[in-house]
Amino acid sequence: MLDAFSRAVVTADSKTAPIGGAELAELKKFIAEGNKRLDAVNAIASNASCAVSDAVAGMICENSGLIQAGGNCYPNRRMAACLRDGEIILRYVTYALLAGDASVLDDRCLNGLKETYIALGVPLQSAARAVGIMKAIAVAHITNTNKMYEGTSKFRKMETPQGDCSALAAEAASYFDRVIAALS
Ligand SMILES: CCC1=C(C)/C(=C/C2=NC(=C\c3[nH]c(/C=C4\NC(=O)[C@H](C)[C@H]4CC)c(C)c3CCC(=O)O)/C(CCC(=O)O)=C2C)NC1=O
Repeated sequence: MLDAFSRAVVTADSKTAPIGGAELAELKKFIAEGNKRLDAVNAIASNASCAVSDAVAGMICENSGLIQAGGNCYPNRRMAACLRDGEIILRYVTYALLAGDASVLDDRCLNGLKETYIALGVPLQSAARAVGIMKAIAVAHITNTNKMYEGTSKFRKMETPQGDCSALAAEAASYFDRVIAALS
C-alpha cells in the first residue's frame, strides 16, 4: 500500500533519481491542503450509510428485477451482501483519498472483485451503477453542493470552511471511476 509520499519515493527510486522539484512541489501542496483533504474524507465517511443505501435504492429503482426471485439482491441475504459491498467500496475510496493514492483500493478491494462477481452472478453493470451514484453523492458532499432533501429533516449540511474543493472532488471521482473501470 502506497501513499503520496511513498509513491514519490518508489517512482524516484525506479529511475534512480533524487526526489526533484516537481515531486516536492506536489508533496508541498499535499501538505498545504491536508486539512481540506481530511474534510473531504470526513464528508464521505460521515455520510457513508446514507450514501450506500441511497445508491443501492437508486440502482434497484431503475432495475426492480434485482429484488425479484432470480435477481441478485433477492432474497434478503443477497440484499444485505450488496449493501455491505457498497460500504466496503466506499470505505476503500475514503482510504485512497486519505492516502492520495489508489493502491490501497486496488490491492485490497478491487483485486479479483470482477472475477468474484462473475462467479457469483453479481451483475457488473448494476454494481457499476450503484458506484456511479455513490460518486455523485460523494462529489456533492465534498463540494458542499448536495441539494437532495434540502428543507427536510433528512437534509444535512457539513460544517466545513468554505473553499475550493474541486481538485479533491475530482480526485475522489477518479477513485470511483477506477472502481467502475475494474468492474467493466
Ligand atoms: C475487502 C474487500 C471485499 C470485497 C470487495 C468483497 C466482496 C464480495 N461480495 C460478495 C458477494 C455479493 N456481493 C453482492 C453485491 C451485489 N449484488 C447486486 O445485485 C448488486 C449489483 C451488488 C451490490 C451493489 C451480492 C448480492 C453478493 C452475494 C452473492 C451470493 O452469495 O449469491 C462476496 C462473496 C462472499 C460473500 O458473500 O460475502 C465477496 C467476497 N468481500 C471483501 O472482503
